[in-house]
Amino acid sequence: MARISKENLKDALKVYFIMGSVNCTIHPTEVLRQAIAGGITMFQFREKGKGALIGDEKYKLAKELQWICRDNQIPFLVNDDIELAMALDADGVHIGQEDEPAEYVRKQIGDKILGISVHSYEEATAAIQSGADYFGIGPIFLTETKEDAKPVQGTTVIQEFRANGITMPIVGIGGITPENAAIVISAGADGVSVITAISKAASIPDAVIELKKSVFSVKN
Ligand code: TZP
Repeated sequence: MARISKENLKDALKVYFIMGSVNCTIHPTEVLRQAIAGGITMFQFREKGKGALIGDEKYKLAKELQWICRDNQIPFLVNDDIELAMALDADGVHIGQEDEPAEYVRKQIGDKILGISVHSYEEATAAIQSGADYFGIGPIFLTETKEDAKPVQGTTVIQEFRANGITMPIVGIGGITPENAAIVISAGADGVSVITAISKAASIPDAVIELKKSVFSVKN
């Protein structure tokens, strides 16, 4: 399989839903089904935080979520856990700066999608060298979801990257809602990645529909 093209990936990143069991108030499979009904474009399984599943339970949930994605032609990525991604034959993985070195991960996963969280120009150039397919940049806004999140950085880093000619697909993350998603796209991101504003929405499909409207209201 060839590496995914930049253009296809930019489309897939538009409304990128990230979730694990700890982010849900109803069963994660139901949350994912409703998010897909609303129109998410990509999904990442991120089973992290207090009370997160491990071992067989984690594998079983990942498999269930992957099947729902497959049935609906939604790319399914795994956060951090390369072994799980390979065991499931996931579509890709997302890693942070504290995870396995990106070059090693690229070798392990072959042509699967590789997303890397970056916070500076130096990290971005290193990630490009290592074979990243897209960057996750954040936290853009205040978030309560990631306890060890870096300070809120707004959209400055995204704007700087674009001003310096970085053409890598970019997705913003952290505190993104239907109300502020357009700001992230206007700054130069291709899409938004969202946990709480979808997983804990009063109406999950409506939240996704509103996020999509906000993302597509900006023509870059
Ligand atoms: N990385 C930076 S902020 C964040 C991650 C995983 C959490 C985003 O969650 P939310 O609920 O969309 O703010």
